Amino acid sequence: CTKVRAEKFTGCLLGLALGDALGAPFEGRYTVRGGEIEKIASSLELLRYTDDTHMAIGVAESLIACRGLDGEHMAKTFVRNFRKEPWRGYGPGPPEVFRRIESGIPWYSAAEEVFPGGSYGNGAAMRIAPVGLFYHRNPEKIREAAYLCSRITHTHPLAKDGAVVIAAAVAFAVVYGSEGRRSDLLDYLSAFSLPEVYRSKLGKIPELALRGDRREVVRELGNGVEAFNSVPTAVYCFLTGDSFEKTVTGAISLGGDCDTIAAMAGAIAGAWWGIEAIPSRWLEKLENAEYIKSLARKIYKLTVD
Ligand code: 8NA
Ligand code: MG
Ligand code: MG
Ligand code: MG
Repeated sequence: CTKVRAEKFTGCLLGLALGDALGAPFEGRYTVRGGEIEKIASSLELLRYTDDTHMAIGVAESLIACRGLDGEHMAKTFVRNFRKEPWRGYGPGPPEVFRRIESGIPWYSAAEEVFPGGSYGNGAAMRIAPVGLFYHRNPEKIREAAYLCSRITHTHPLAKDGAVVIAAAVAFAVVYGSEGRRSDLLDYLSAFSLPEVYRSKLGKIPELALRGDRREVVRELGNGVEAFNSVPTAVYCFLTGDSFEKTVTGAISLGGDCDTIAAMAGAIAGAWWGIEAIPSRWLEKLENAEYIKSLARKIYKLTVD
Protein backbone atom coordinates (compact mmCIF):
# COMPACT_ATOMS: atom_id res chain seq x y z
CA CYS A 1 0.00 0.00 0.00
CA THR A 2 1.07 3.59 -0.61
CA LYS A 3 2.47 5.87 2.06
CA VAL A 4 -0.14 7.64 4.17
CA ARG A 5 0.52 11.36 3.79
CA ALA A 6 -0.62 14.40 5.78
CA GLU A 7 -1.88 15.91 2.50
CA LYS A 8 -4.57 13.23 2.39
CA PHE A 9 -5.83 14.20 5.85
CA THR A 10 -5.97 17.91 5.02
CA GLY A 11 -7.47 17.06 1.61
CA CYS A 12 -10.18 15.03 3.30
CA LEU A 13 -11.45 17.65 5.75
CA LEU A 14 -11.02 20.55 3.33
CA GLY A 15 -12.73 18.45 0.65
CA LEU A 16 -15.67 17.86 2.96
CA ALA A 17 -15.96 21.56 3.76
CA LEU A 18 -15.71 22.60 0.10
CA GLY A 19 -18.32 20.08 -1.06
CA ASP A 20 -20.62 21.43 1.64
CA ALA A 21 -19.88 25.13 0.97
CA LEU A 22 -20.06 24.86 -2.83
CA GLY A 23 -23.22 22.77 -2.68
CA ALA A 24 -25.05 24.81 -0.03
CA PRO A 25 -26.48 27.44 -2.45
CA PHE A 26 -28.07 24.59 -4.44
CA GLU A 27 -29.45 22.46 -1.59
CA GLY A 28 -32.98 21.32 -2.40
CA ARG A 29 -32.80 22.25 -6.09
CA TYR A 30 -34.25 19.80 -8.61
CA THR A 31 -31.51 20.34 -11.20
CA VAL A 32 -28.19 22.14 -11.24
CA ARG A 33 -26.21 22.83 -14.42
CA GLY A 34 -22.42 22.52 -14.30
CA GLY A 35 -21.80 26.14 -15.23
CA GLU A 36 -23.97 27.40 -12.40
CA ILE A 37 -21.67 25.98 -9.73
CA GLU A 38 -18.61 27.87 -10.98
CA LYS A 39 -20.65 31.01 -11.57
CA ILE A 40 -21.92 31.13 -7.98
CA ALA A 41 -18.54 30.09 -6.54
CA SER A 42 -16.71 32.88 -8.36
CA SER A 43 -19.31 35.48 -7.40
CA LEU A 44 -19.06 34.68 -3.68
CA GLU A 45 -16.35 36.34 -1.59
CA LEU A 46 -16.43 33.63 1.04
CA LEU A 47 -17.43 29.98 0.63
CA ARG A 48 -19.44 29.40 3.79
CA TYR A 49 -19.95 25.90 5.13
CA THR A 50 -23.06 24.58 6.88
CA ASP A 51 -23.97 22.05 9.61
CA ASP A 52 -22.18 19.22 7.75
CA THR A 53 -18.76 20.81 8.25
CA HIS A 54 -19.65 22.43 11.58
CA MET A 55 -20.42 18.99 13.03
CA ALA A 56 -17.38 17.37 11.39
CA ILE A 57 -15.27 20.05 13.09
CA GLY A 58 -16.85 19.00 16.41
CA VAL A 59 -16.05 15.34 15.70
CA ALA A 60 -12.42 16.23 14.93
CA GLU A 61 -12.05 18.53 17.95
CA SER A 62 -13.33 15.86 20.31
CA LEU A 63 -11.27 13.02 18.77
CA ILE A 64 -8.16 15.17 19.17
CA ALA A 65 -8.93 16.31 22.73
CA CYS A 66 -9.72 12.76 23.92
CA ARG A 67 -7.18 10.91 21.72
CA GLY A 68 -10.12 8.81 20.53
CA LEU A 69 -13.89 8.63 20.63
CA ASP A 70 -15.52 9.63 23.91
CA GLY A 71 -19.31 9.85 23.43
CA GLU A 72 -20.01 12.23 26.29
CA HIS A 73 -17.19 14.62 25.37
CA MET A 74 -18.25 14.61 21.71
CA ALA A 75 -21.89 15.26 22.62
CA LYS A 76 -20.87 18.24 24.78
CA THR A 77 -18.69 19.52 21.94
CA PHE A 78 -21.64 19.34 19.51
CA VAL A 79 -23.89 21.21 21.97
CA ARG A 80 -21.30 23.92 22.63
CA ASN A 81 -20.56 24.44 18.93
CA PHE A 82 -24.28 24.54 18.08
CA ARG A 83 -24.95 27.20 20.74
CA LYS A 84 -22.15 29.35 19.28
CA GLU A 85 -23.37 29.05 15.66
CA PRO A 86 -26.95 27.78 15.58
CA TRP A 87 -27.51 29.42 12.17
CA ARG A 88 -25.48 26.85 10.20
CA GLY A 89 -28.56 25.18 8.65
CA TYR A 90 -29.00 22.21 10.98
CA GLY A 91 -31.75 19.69 10.19
CA PRO A 92 -34.66 19.61 12.69
CA GLY A 93 -33.37 16.59 14.66
CA PRO A 94 -29.99 17.57 16.12
CA PRO A 95 -31.08 20.89 17.74
CA GLU A 96 -33.88 18.98 19.52
CA VAL A 97 -31.35 16.38 20.71
CA PHE A 98 -29.10 19.18 21.98
CA ARG A 99 -31.99 20.73 23.96
CA ARG A 100 -32.67 17.33 25.54
CA ILE A 101 -29.02 16.91 26.53
CA GLU A 102 -29.02 20.41 28.04
CA SER A 103 -32.15 19.50 30.04
CA GLY A 104 -30.24 16.65 31.70
CA ILE A 105 -31.08 13.62 29.51
CA PRO A 106 -27.90 11.50 29.14
CA TRP A 107 -26.13 11.87 25.79
CA TYR A 108 -26.55 8.18 24.97
CA SER A 109 -30.35 8.23 25.10
CA ALA A 110 -31.19 11.83 24.15
CA ALA A 111 -31.71 11.00 20.44
CA GLU A 112 -33.82 7.89 20.85
CA GLU A 113 -37.26 9.42 20.69
CA VAL A 114 -36.72 12.47 18.53
CA PHE A 115 -37.96 10.42 15.55
CA PRO A 116 -39.79 7.07 15.77
CA GLY A 117 -37.04 4.44 15.68
CA GLY A 118 -34.42 7.21 15.72
CA SER A 119 -33.36 9.57 12.93
CA TYR A 120 -32.26 7.97 9.67
CA GLY A 121 -31.14 11.36 8.30
CA ASN A 122 -27.68 11.62 6.74
CA GLY A 123 -26.47 13.82 9.62
CA ALA A 124 -24.34 11.03 11.12
CA ALA A 125 -22.67 10.17 7.79
CA MET A 126 -22.09 13.79 6.74
CA ARG A 127 -19.81 14.46 9.75
CA ILE A 128 -18.05 11.09 10.07
CA ALA A 129 -14.94 11.66 7.90
CA PRO A 130 -12.64 12.52 10.88
CA VAL A 131 -13.49 9.09 12.35
CA GLY A 132 -12.32 7.42 9.11
CA LEU A 133 -9.09 9.40 9.33
CA PHE A 134 -8.55 8.65 13.00
CA TYR A 135 -9.15 4.89 12.68
CA HIS A 136 -7.74 4.35 9.18
CA ARG A 137 -5.22 1.86 10.55
CA ASN A 138 -7.78 -0.45 12.14
CA PRO A 139 -10.91 -1.04 10.06
CA GLU A 140 -12.29 -3.28 12.83
CA LYS A 141 -12.66 -0.17 15.01
CA ILE A 142 -14.43 1.87 12.35
CA ARG A 143 -17.85 0.34 12.88
CA GLU A 144 -17.72 0.73 16.66
CA ALA A 145 -16.48 4.33 16.46
CA ALA A 146 -18.97 5.32 13.73
CA TYR A 147 -21.84 3.83 15.75
CA LEU A 148 -20.80 5.68 18.90
CA CYS A 149 -20.47 8.99 17.05
CA SER A 150 -23.87 8.48 15.36
CA ARG A 151 -25.63 7.49 18.55
CA ILE A 152 -25.39 11.04 19.91
CA THR A 153 -27.97 12.29 17.36
CA HIS A 154 -28.91 9.40 15.01
CA THR A 155 -29.91 6.08 16.54
CA HIS A 156 -31.65 4.48 13.53
CA PRO A 157 -29.55 1.54 12.19
CA LEU A 158 -29.65 2.96 8.65
CA ALA A 159 -28.13 6.26 9.82
CA LYS A 160 -25.44 4.41 11.76
CA ASP A 161 -24.54 2.08 8.88
CA GLY A 162 -24.48 5.04 6.50
CA ALA A 163 -21.83 6.56 8.75
CA VAL A 164 -19.89 3.27 8.65
CA VAL A 165 -19.86 3.39 4.82
CA ILE A 166 -18.45 6.93 4.66
CA ALA A 167 -15.92 6.38 7.48
CA ALA A 168 -14.74 3.16 5.81
CA ALA A 169 -14.52 4.88 2.40
CA VAL A 170 -12.36 7.63 3.90
CA ALA A 171 -10.06 5.07 5.54
CA PHE A 172 -9.80 3.22 2.20
CA ALA A 173 -8.98 6.46 0.37
CA VAL A 174 -6.29 7.43 2.87
CA VAL A 175 -4.61 4.03 2.76
CA TYR A 176 -4.90 3.10 -0.94
CA GLY A 177 -5.21 6.36 -2.94
CA SER A 178 -4.16 7.61 -5.37
CA GLU A 179 -2.13 4.77 -6.87
CA GLY A 180 -4.65 2.02 -6.13
CA ARG A 181 -7.87 1.45 -8.06
CA ARG A 182 -10.86 3.46 -6.93
CA SER A 183 -13.20 0.65 -7.96
CA ASP A 184 -11.65 -1.57 -5.23
CA LEU A 185 -13.65 0.53 -2.76
CA LEU A 186 -16.75 -1.58 -3.43
CA ASP A 187 -14.88 -4.77 -2.44
CA TYR A 188 -13.47 -3.02 0.62
CA LEU A 189 -16.98 -1.97 1.69
CA SER A 190 -18.40 -5.45 1.18
CA ALA A 191 -16.33 -6.63 4.18
CA PHE A 192 -18.47 -4.43 6.47
CA SER A 193 -21.65 -6.59 6.42
CA LEU A 194 -24.09 -3.80 5.64
CA PRO A 195 -27.91 -3.79 5.60
CA GLU A 196 -29.65 -4.89 2.39
CA VAL A 197 -30.50 -1.37 1.17
CA TYR A 198 -26.81 -0.43 1.20
CA ARG A 199 -25.64 -3.70 -0.34
CA SER A 200 -28.15 -3.46 -3.16
CA LYS A 201 -27.55 0.24 -3.89
CA LEU A 202 -23.75 -0.12 -3.79
CA GLY A 203 -24.11 -3.18 -6.03
CA LYS A 204 -25.89 -1.07 -8.68
CA ILE A 205 -23.05 1.45 -8.93
CA PRO A 206 -20.90 -0.27 -11.60
CA GLU A 207 -23.80 -0.49 -14.03
CA LEU A 208 -25.04 3.04 -13.30
CA ALA A 209 -21.49 4.28 -13.84
CA LEU A 210 -21.39 2.73 -17.32
CA ARG A 211 -24.50 4.66 -18.37
CA GLY A 212 -23.79 7.85 -16.38
CA ASP A 213 -27.39 8.99 -16.61
CA ARG A 214 -28.06 11.64 -13.96
CA ARG A 215 -31.78 10.98 -13.66
CA GLU A 216 -31.25 7.25 -13.36
CA VAL A 217 -28.69 7.80 -10.58
CA VAL A 218 -31.14 9.97 -8.65
CA ARG A 219 -33.94 7.45 -9.17
CA GLU A 220 -31.91 4.36 -8.21
CA LEU A 221 -29.62 5.73 -5.48
CA GLY A 222 -31.47 8.85 -4.32
CA ASN A 223 -30.51 12.44 -3.49
CA GLY A 224 -32.50 12.95 -0.29
CA VAL A 225 -31.73 13.77 3.35
CA GLU A 226 -32.11 10.09 4.35
CA ALA A 227 -28.77 8.32 4.86
CA PHE A 228 -29.77 5.44 2.55
CA ASN A 229 -30.79 7.95 -0.17
CA SER A 230 -27.51 9.88 -0.15
CA VAL A 231 -24.60 7.77 1.17
CA PRO A 232 -24.51 5.32 -1.81
CA THR A 233 -24.90 8.35 -4.10
CA ALA A 234 -21.79 9.95 -2.57
CA VAL A 235 -19.86 6.71 -3.18
CA TYR A 236 -21.10 6.76 -6.80
CA CYS A 237 -19.86 10.36 -7.22
CA PHE A 238 -16.38 9.43 -5.94
CA LEU A 239 -16.17 6.33 -8.15
CA THR A 240 -17.25 8.18 -11.30
CA GLY A 241 -15.55 11.55 -10.75
CA ASP A 242 -12.10 11.45 -12.32
CA SER A 243 -10.75 14.26 -10.14
CA PHE A 244 -11.57 16.08 -6.92
CA GLU A 245 -13.23 18.83 -8.92
CA LYS A 246 -15.35 16.45 -11.01
CA THR A 247 -16.40 14.46 -7.95
CA VAL A 248 -17.69 17.57 -6.19
CA THR A 249 -19.37 19.22 -9.20
CA GLY A 250 -20.87 15.87 -10.19
CA ALA A 251 -22.36 15.51 -6.70
CA ILE A 252 -23.79 19.03 -6.66
CA SER A 253 -25.27 18.58 -10.13
CA LEU A 254 -27.53 15.81 -8.75
CA GLY A 255 -29.55 18.40 -6.78
CA GLY A 256 -31.58 17.45 -3.71
CA ASP A 257 -29.48 17.32 -0.55
CA CYS A 258 -26.50 18.03 -2.77
CA ASP A 259 -24.38 19.95 -0.25
CA THR A 260 -24.36 16.90 1.96
CA ILE A 261 -23.75 14.45 -0.91
CA ALA A 262 -20.90 16.70 -2.09
CA ALA A 263 -19.53 16.94 1.47
CA MET A 264 -19.38 13.14 1.78
CA ALA A 265 -18.01 12.61 -1.75
CA GLY A 266 -15.59 15.54 -1.30
CA ALA A 267 -14.19 14.01 1.91
CA ILE A 268 -13.51 10.69 0.15
CA ALA A 269 -12.08 12.36 -2.97
CA GLY A 270 -9.94 14.74 -0.89
CA ALA A 271 -8.52 11.79 1.04
CA TRP A 272 -7.86 9.90 -2.22
CA TRP A 273 -6.17 12.66 -4.25
CA GLY A 274 -4.87 14.84 -1.41
CA ILE A 275 -5.00 18.60 -0.89
CA GLU A 276 -2.82 19.26 -3.96
CA ALA A 277 -5.73 18.13 -6.17
CA ILE A 278 -8.13 20.72 -4.72
CA PRO A 279 -8.44 23.83 -6.91
CA SER A 280 -6.78 26.77 -5.15
CA ARG A 281 -9.46 29.19 -6.43
CA TRP A 282 -11.88 27.28 -4.15
CA LEU A 283 -9.53 26.75 -1.22
CA GLU A 284 -8.63 30.44 -1.06
CA LYS A 285 -12.28 31.32 -0.47
CA LEU A 286 -13.15 28.62 2.04
CA GLU A 287 -14.27 29.90 5.42
CA ASN A 288 -11.96 28.85 8.33
CA ALA A 289 -9.78 26.80 5.98
CA GLU A 290 -6.67 27.20 8.16
CA TYR A 291 -8.48 25.95 11.24
CA ILE A 292 -9.95 22.96 9.40
CA LYS A 293 -6.49 22.18 8.03
CA SER A 294 -4.97 22.36 11.52
CA LEU A 295 -7.49 19.80 12.80
CA ALA A 296 -6.59 17.41 9.97
CA ARG A 297 -2.88 17.84 10.73
CA LYS A 298 -3.45 17.06 14.40
CA ILE A 299 -5.30 13.85 13.54
CA TYR A 300 -2.40 12.94 11.25
CA LYS A 301 0.13 13.58 14.03
CA LEU A 302 -1.85 11.48 16.50
CA THR A 303 -2.31 8.52 14.16
CA VAL A 304 0.63 8.41 11.73
CA ASP A 305 3.61 10.48 12.87
P1 8NA B 1 -32.49 15.08 10.92
O1 8NA B 1 -32.01 14.14 11.98
O2 8NA B 1 -33.51 16.09 11.31
O3 8NA B 1 -33.05 14.19 9.71
C1 8NA B 1 -33.44 14.79 8.51
C2 8NA B 1 -34.92 14.53 8.19
O4 8NA B 1 -35.13 13.17 7.85
C3 8NA B 1 -35.90 14.76 9.34
O5 8NA B 1 -36.14 16.12 9.54
C4 8NA B 1 -37.10 13.96 8.88
O6 8NA B 1 -37.84 14.68 7.93
C5 8NA B 1 -36.44 12.78 8.21
N1 8NA B 1 -36.38 11.62 9.15
C6 8NA B 1 -35.27 11.18 9.81
N2 8NA B 1 -35.57 10.09 10.56
C7 8NA B 1 -36.87 9.85 10.38
C8 8NA B 1 -37.75 8.85 10.89
N3 8NA B 1 -37.35 7.88 11.73
N4 8NA B 1 -39.04 8.90 10.50
C9 8NA B 1 -39.47 9.88 9.66
N5 8NA B 1 -38.69 10.85 9.13
C10 8NA B 1 -37.40 10.83 9.49
O7 8NA B 1 -31.26 15.91 10.30
P2 8NA B 1 -29.77 15.45 9.90
O8 8NA B 1 -28.81 15.94 10.90
O9 8NA B 1 -29.79 14.00 9.55
O10 8NA B 1 -29.48 16.30 8.62
C11 8NA B 1 -29.89 15.87 7.38
C12 8NA B 1 -29.89 17.01 6.42
O11 8NA B 1 -30.52 18.11 7.07
C13 8NA B 1 -28.57 17.52 5.95
O12 8NA B 1 -28.62 17.79 4.59
C14 8NA B 1 -28.39 18.82 6.66
O13 8NA B 1 -27.62 19.71 5.89
C15 8NA B 1 -29.77 19.28 6.97
N6 8NA B 1 -30.53 20.11 6.05
C16 8NA B 1 -30.65 21.42 6.32
C17 8NA B 1 -31.37 22.23 5.50
C18 8NA B 1 -31.43 23.69 5.77
O14 8NA B 1 -31.52 24.48 4.87
N7 8NA B 1 -31.40 24.09 7.00
C19 8NA B 1 -32.03 21.73 4.41
C20 8NA B 1 -31.94 20.39 4.16
C21 8NA B 1 -31.20 19.61 5.00
MG1 MG C 1 -26.80 22.81 4.09
MG1 MG D 1 -25.81 21.18 5.52
MG1 MG E 1 -27.54 19.08 3.34
